[in-house]
Amino acid sequence: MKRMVIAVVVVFFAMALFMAGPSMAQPKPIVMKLAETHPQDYPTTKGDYEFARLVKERTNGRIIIEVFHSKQLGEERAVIEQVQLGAIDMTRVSISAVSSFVRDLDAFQMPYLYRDASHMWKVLNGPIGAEILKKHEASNFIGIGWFEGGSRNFYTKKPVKTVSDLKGMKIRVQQSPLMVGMVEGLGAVATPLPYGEVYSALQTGVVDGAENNWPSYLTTSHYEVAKYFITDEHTRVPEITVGSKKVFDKLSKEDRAIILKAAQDAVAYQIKLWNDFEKLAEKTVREKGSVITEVTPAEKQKFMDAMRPLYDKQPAEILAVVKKIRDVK
Ligand code: GTR
Repeated sequence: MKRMVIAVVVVFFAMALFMAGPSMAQPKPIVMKLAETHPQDYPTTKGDYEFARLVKERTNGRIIIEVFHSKQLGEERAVIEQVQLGAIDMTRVSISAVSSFVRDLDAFQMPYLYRDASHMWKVLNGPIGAEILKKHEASNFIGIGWFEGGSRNFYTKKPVKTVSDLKGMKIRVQQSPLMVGMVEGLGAVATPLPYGEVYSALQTGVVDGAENNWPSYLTTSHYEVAKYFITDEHTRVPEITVGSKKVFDKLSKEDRAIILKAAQDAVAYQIKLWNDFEKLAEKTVREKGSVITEVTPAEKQKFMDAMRPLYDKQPAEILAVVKKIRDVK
């Protein structure tokens, strides 16, 4: 009798295991969506894929990050709102786009702030960078990590050779109060627009110009409709990956640590791709007929002087971080 009971129990469990299928033997992976505005072969998107690959490898496939490139999940601002609510798990965006949600980010995107890219990376990889990533939690985000975004320059439909040529021009800016202030400070009319609307805004004359890095100027085809590019390098705006705090709070401490470390480990790869593509993008737009004005040091100084009053308008806590950034040698 006892034997029979055991046999029945064994058969019962075997059947239960069989009916539950592979899910019982192997738990279902956690699938996370990452929104990206750039096309699939853009260096930053490739950085996202590398990040996803490392997470998958280091969790033995338990965590899968699916990259939705080319704005499939929407424009940056809308996506960031969704991330904050927990409807999208994470996104890679420009810090300008997050700065209306995490105002302290303004300290990291001031014009002519960093001496060069290596100064910026020293800041981002050091305690100042770590602190601002942590601060994202107060706005229901997880600051995951940085990517390279190069330096930004103005480009216009009509020639611009000096900073005063920008006066009165309608210039598209990212949806960031600081960027609105920066362009207004030059006597231009700031027009905040989503990234995907800039091409037609330039084409139809809704705006006279915009500003961005070489890779974006090329891949958006803005060079077709605004062929005058001036190398004023007014800002260096890092790219950032932010996650939803609501979603990350459900992960184990170990998994969160794996994700953050993977994001860090994908940086060198993204920077390498970025540097190569930045050169290629510049070469390509020149070949396609863009007219490039190289600013002289004296003209660059004029751009700097014109943008200096923006610093005076910043609150003390932003200026305190700016000072710390400048002090990093
Ligand atoms: C690009 C950046 C995008 C987006 C865009 C813009 O340089 O990589 O994430 O913010 O600029 O100007 O909207």
